[in-house]
Amino acid sequence: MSDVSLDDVLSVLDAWNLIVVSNRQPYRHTFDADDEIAVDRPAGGLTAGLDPVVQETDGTWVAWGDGDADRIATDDDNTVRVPPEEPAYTLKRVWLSESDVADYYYGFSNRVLWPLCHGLDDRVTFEDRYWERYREVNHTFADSVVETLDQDAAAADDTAGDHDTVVWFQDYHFGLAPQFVRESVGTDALLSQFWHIPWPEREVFRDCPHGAELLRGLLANDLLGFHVPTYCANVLDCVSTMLPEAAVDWESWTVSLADSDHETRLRAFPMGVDTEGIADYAAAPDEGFWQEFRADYGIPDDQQVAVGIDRLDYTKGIPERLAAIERLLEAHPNWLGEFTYVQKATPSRTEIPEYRELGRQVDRDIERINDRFGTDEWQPIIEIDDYLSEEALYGLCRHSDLAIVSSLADGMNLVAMEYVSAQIDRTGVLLLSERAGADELLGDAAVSIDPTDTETFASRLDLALSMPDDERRRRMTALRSTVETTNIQSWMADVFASTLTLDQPPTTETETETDVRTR
Ligand code: GDG
Repeated sequence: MSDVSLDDVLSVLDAWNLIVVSNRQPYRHTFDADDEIAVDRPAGGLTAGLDPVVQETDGTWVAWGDGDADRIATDDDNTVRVPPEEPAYTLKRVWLSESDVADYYYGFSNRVLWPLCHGLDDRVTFEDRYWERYREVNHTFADSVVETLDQDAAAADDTAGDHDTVVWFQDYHFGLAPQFVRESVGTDALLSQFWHIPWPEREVFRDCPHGAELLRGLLANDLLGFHVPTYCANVLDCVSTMLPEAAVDWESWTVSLADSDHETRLRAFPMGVDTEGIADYAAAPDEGFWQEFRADYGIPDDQQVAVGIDRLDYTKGIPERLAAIERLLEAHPNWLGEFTYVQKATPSRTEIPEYRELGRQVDRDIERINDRFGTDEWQPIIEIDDYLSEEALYGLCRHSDLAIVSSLADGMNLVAMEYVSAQIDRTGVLLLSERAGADELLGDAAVSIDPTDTETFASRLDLALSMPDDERRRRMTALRSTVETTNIQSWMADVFASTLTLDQPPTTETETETDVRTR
C-alpha cells in the first residue's frame, strides 16, 4: 500500500477526464407506487465509495440502465446529470434487451466466468450465444465510452488546456471492452480495469471457452488490478502459456503483446471498506436497538450470537457452514440453547437454476437442524431474508459475538471487513475461510477455517465461542488496525495513483507516488 491519500489523488485527477464503466449503475430511476419517478442511490460498497470521486472530477459513469423509468429520465445522448439534487457528473446509460441480459449477464458473465474464476469449473455452463452476446454487449459499452471521449475531445478544443482521459472498467463483465476502446482511440486514453473476483490457476482457466480472446481483451488495458498478488501471478501464468505472442516480464509484472502500442502492468490492490462510515452506522442506533432486534427476529436474550451475511451464492459456502454448525451442536452439546446462528441471506441471480436450488437447499438444511435440535424456547438458526438497512446490518455486526465467513472461493469478501469495522466494542471473533482473498490480510488475527473440513470447522466454532474476552479483544484490535489502513479510500487512492503514472517511464514505487503528487 502506498502513502498517497485520496485528497492527493483527487487534486491530480482534477486535470483528467474520468470515465468509469460498470455493469450496475450508481443511480436508478424507477416508478414508485404512485407512478412518480423515484431514484435509488448507492447504499454501500464500491459504488458508494466511487460516487464522490466521480462527483469531484465531474466525470462520466457508463452503466446499464436497468430501471423502469431510466429512459424517461435521460436525454437524447442517453445521459442524465446526477446526483439529482445537486448534479455533479454525467451518468451515461447503456440499454440492454432481455436477451442481452440473459446471455451476456446471466450467460457468459455468471454461468461461465463466475464459476470458472472461483475454481468451480463443474458449475460452468457454456453456450455459443453467451459468448457472442458478451462480445456484442462489450462492444456497445465500448461505443458508449468512445462517444464520450469524442464529445469530450470536441469540448476541450473550445476550452483552454489539454484534457487527458482515464477509463476505469469494473469487473468481469468487461473482458473485451478495453480492446474495443483501444482499437478506436489508440493511446489517447489510459485504460485501467479492476477484476473483483479471483483469477484461477492455469489448469482451470485453460478450459475457459474463448479464454485466449478474453486475455487479449484484458491486455488492452494499461493497468489490470486484482485483490491479491496470487491472482496476478495466475494471470501471468495463463498469458505465458496461452498467448504465444505475449512477452511476460515476471520481475515487473508487465506484459507486452507483439505489435502492441502499450504494455500492461498487473498489480494487487486489496480492496477495503468505508471503516469510519460503518463504525458510525454501528454506533448510531440507541441502546434499545439490540434488544428490539432480538425480539423482532426471535433471538433469545443471554445467548451468544453468530452471524453470516451473504448473497445467496454457491461460492459463499453456506451449506458447508450449516453442516459445521450441525456438527458443533452434535459434538459439543453444551452449546444447545446457548448459541444462535443468524443467517442473513440476500437472494441473488435467481434467474439461474443453481441459485434457486441453493436457496431451497439452505432452507431445507436450516429446517432440518432446527427440527433436530430446537426446542419451544430456542431455534439454533434464524434466517433473515429482508434486506437490512445499513444501521440494522452494522448494528447486528456490532452486537454479534461471532461472524462466520466460509467462502469456497472469494475475490476479497467485504463482509469480513465490515464485521471488523462495526466491532467498535471489540468483543467479537471473526471466523474466516482460508480460501477468501481477505485471508491474506486478516488471516493472522482471525480464526482460520477450511470450509470443507466439517470436523475442524466445528471445533474452531467451539474454540471461538469459548474464547476469553482478553483474547477476543487482542485479536479484534489487530484486525481493526488492518482494516483501518486498508480502507476503501486508500484502495481508490492506490489504484488511481498507479493508473495516472502509467504514462511515466517505469520507476520505483516511491518515485511513482511522488510523480502523482507533483503532476
Ligand atoms: C464481489 C466479489 C469482492 C448483503 N446483504 C445486505 C447487504 N449486503 C452487502 C454486504 C457486502 C455486500 O453485500 C457483499 O459483498 P461481498 O464482498 O461479500 O461479496 P460479492 O457481492 O460477491 O462481491 C467479492 C467484492 O465483489 C468487491 O470487490 O470482495 O469477492 O465476489 O457489502 O454488506 N447490505 C445491506 N443489507 C443487506 O441486507 N445494507
